[in-house]
Amino acid sequence: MKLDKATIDALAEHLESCQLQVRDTTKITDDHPDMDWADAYAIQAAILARKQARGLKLAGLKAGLTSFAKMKQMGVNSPVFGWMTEDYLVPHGGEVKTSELIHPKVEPEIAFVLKKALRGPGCHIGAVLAATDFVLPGIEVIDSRYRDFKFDLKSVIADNTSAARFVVGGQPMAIRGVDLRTVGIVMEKNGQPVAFGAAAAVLGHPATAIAMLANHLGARGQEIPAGTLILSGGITEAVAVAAGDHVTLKVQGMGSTGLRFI
Ligand code: OOG
Ligand code: MG
Repeated sequence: MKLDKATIDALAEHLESCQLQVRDTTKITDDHPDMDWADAYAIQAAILARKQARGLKLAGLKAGLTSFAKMKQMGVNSPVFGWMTEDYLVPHGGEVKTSELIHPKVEPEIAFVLKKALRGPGCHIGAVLAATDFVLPGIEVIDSRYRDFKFDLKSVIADNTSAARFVVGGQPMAIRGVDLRTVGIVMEKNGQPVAFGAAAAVLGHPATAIAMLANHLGARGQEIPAGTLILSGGITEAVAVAAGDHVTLKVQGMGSTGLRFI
């Protein structure tokens, strides 16, 4: 770690204030070019601690920048991990107030729900598939606190990987006998298809993203508890949305979920 605790807490407060006051900021590595990966995840953890101190519960975990489309869109080259608290959860078919967000975008994702805990190091696709209860469609609403969504990896990790809202729903699907790689998705905005793909776009197999999350947490002495919901990362580039838009994600064999922006 390169930053002291006071600096980490101050940066956490700064980034959370931007989120709560709906204003953007320059990326934090501009002012702290020597910060390291541990600092970035410590800032992210300090933001979660602030929310939990106010009584908010954890609603799920996420992997991001897990597809080449997303890495290319954001100009970075490795996955990142974050969390969602209960206030990020939008009910299936529910509304998102754009007045609470800076510049939201939506991403089509496969959500995993575990029946058994996963602990790295050494976690692999096989362990993830054995521990998965079911998968279902998920739309993540990302809203980077950085101006124009311009960031480097350390800055976006500190900003909890741009997490803002999410919806899951549709038809939960058990994965036994299913090849998740060839599961097709279509995301529609206002009835028009705006993104298409197959789940293999996420690291060759979306379960890889869950294994990487387990290994990331394992390196910190943490596990993914049984029952956890995890977003495995955008399959395509993220699509900008505005008030008045409605978005639907259809996933082969899993029905659809959606939400509206007001
Ligand atoms: C970072 C978060 C990316 C995903 O699914 O790839 C992410 C960003 O692009 O702002 O959640
Ligand atoms: Mg995402």
